[in-house]
Amino acid sequence: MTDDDQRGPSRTAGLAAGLLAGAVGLGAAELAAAFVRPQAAPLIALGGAGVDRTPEWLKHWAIRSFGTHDKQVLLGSMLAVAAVAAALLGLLARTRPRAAGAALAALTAAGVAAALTRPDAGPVDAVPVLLGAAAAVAALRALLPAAARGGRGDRRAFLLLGGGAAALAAGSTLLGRALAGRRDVGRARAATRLPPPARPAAPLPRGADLRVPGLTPFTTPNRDFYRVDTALVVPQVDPEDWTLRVHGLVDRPLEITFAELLRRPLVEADVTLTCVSNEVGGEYAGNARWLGASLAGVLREAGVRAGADQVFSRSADGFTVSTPLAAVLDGRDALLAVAMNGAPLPVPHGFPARLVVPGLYGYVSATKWVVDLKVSRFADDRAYWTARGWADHGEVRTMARIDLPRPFARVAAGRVAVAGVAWAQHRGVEAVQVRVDGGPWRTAHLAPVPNTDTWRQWVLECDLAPGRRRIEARAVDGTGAVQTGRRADPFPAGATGWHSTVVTVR
Ligand SMILES: Nc1nc2c(c(=O)[nH]1)N[C@H]1C(S)=C(S)[C@@H](COP(=O)(O)O)O[C@H]1N2
Ligand SMILES: [Mo]
Repeated sequence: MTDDDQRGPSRTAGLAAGLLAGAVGLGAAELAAAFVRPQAAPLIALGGAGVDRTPEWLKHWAIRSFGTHDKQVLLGSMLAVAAVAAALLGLLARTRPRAAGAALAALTAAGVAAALTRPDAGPVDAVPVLLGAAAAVAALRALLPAAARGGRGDRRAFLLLGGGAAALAAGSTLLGRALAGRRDVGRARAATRLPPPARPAAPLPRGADLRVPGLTPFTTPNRDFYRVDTALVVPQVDPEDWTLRVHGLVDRPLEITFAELLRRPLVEADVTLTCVSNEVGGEYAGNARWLGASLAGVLREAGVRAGADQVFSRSADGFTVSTPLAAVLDGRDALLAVAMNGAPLPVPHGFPARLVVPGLYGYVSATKWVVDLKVSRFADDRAYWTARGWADHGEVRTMARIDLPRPFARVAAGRVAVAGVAWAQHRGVEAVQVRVDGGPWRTAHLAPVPNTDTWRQWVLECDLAPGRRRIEARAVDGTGAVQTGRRADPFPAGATGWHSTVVTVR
């Protein structure tokens, strides 16, 4: 400890005291958030506020680079930043306590502001951040003087105190997590009894799954279904407390409980969901058999008034979606879904209820944890993503994806199975065409499908000569329109262009 300046604590001690005090503060806040709500924990509140303010290009880059792990990456980076900030505060507090106090006050103010401006926040949402800041100050006040005294005995005292602080931080964090875990609705989900559908889906046509090894299965198992949402903590909505409010431009506003929803005639439908952020060839698409009440039926019961052009839906965590009313009412299987592939909705996929509207990207159709439907006008209510410049009418673009052979695969010369899935929800896929090295387009074999709302498997045996080969695919939708080859980014209306794969043939 060469940098000891006689009276004050060493730099190392300052850094350590800052880190420990930060951990104590975050632990205390975590514990308090267990009683308030998880969204009020400092890093979750700041992270959520940050996500909402992140520019489109950065969000895209994050989704592209980290995929479904974007949330873990965000929280991990925030924890790292918090650790550095806490250590620096400790260092500053050692020589300039007033400056350190001012910096902590600024951080606290930012945390409180974030917590109070999260969707559905109340005044108590400020409590975890404030308690956390107070705990951090108390910890720093205890640790720094012990670190300042120097000498062997006092070093032991500092280590003891530090160990105590670390234990306190870990203990309160774990206790907070455990208490928050009591909100988990996993049990309520397991106890949910699904009624049989009033209108079951026909069994899948034979051969809907071509069973080509390595090809994306026709039905995506729930555990493999892509997940895209803005929720840093998965909303836990107890079906006992759940109600759906239907209001706005309607003659008879409704409030529906979960039990009432289950008593409605339920429809079963195979529908492929796609995210507008999906790049050409990307993985953000999945197909499931959904069970739910007719959304049009609910709206008709409420009595839609003239002049309305959208259904503005809201989730339990304040996310909003605007769905073109015409699409909901035109007879397609627009659902208030309660189940996915025979099981109650998995909690990350919207338990107890979500919207599913075939043909539209998820950001304008697939509200998870839905609690509120307002019949309104695009001119009056702007939703989360459309307010950020994404297209109002997010019709899914026609897309063929090559799953086999894998990119940069090495394959033996001769006949090679080229296979994938293609989608053009609600228009249907009429054909998939494949070409090699810019040669003539050849028509692939299509698997049968139950309806026009799902993706469709396709396969074509191609004769590949040795060398580097570039395989391209495109789809033709049910209206006869050929998928455009023009490359476009996902923003603002979905990516376009032909998917291609390069392989080495030996
Ligand atoms: N509450 C809520 N619902 C949401 C979202 C969200 O961020 N919050 N994201 C939407 C988007 S952009 C998509 S693509 C789908 C994804 O549904 P999944 O996660 O079940 O695949 O959910 C939609 N519903
Ligand atoms: Mo999405």
